[in-house]
Amino acid sequence: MTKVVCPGSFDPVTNGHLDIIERSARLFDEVVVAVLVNQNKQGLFTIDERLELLDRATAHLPNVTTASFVGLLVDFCTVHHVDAIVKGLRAVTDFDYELQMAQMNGSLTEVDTVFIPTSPEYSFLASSLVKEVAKHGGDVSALIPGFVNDELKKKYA
Ligand code: COD
Repeated sequence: MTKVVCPGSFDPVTNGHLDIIERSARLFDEVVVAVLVNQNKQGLFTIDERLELLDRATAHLPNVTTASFVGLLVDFCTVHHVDAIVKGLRAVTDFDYELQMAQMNGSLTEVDTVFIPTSPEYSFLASSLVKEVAKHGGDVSALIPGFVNDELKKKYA
């Protein structure tokens, strides 16, 4: 049994995240989607709201669960007996930073990181851009699940 974690902020979950989560669920036995509780940065959605949106978005995937964590990702991996970290890669800029984090995490506990390349249709997609466009009334309905779009509209109403 291989158990992996897909960590992130997920503020909010996008179709790019879901693509990586769905592909992970096909590749591995068990997938935990873990939302970082960042005490230095208040997001648009609360942690509970992000988890609820993730639960709805992954309801069709029986081997996917959600969780939140505080502190180091490697500690979460140790406590939850996670075999590997899965990250999505969009571009070279992602790779530079993700490689650094993968090597730091590996040096802390020897946990490995697996990179999954973004699907071309999502390569430009980031939660931060979705929020910026939605805030100014732009249409992001093709980039996020419908119920996430509804919640986003309520936030910016
Ligand atoms: N296509 C493919 N992948 C995507 C896309 C897309 N369109 N959008 C996002 N992703 C991937 C990201 O590359 C990332 O792997 C994941 O989805 C989550 O993305 P975000 O933006 O929601 O989350 P981030 O990047 O803000 O999350 C950063 C972490 C929380 C993973 C990181 O900061 C962390 O591990 N923090 C815990 C503290 C820690 O252990 N620090 C030491 C690190 S060495």
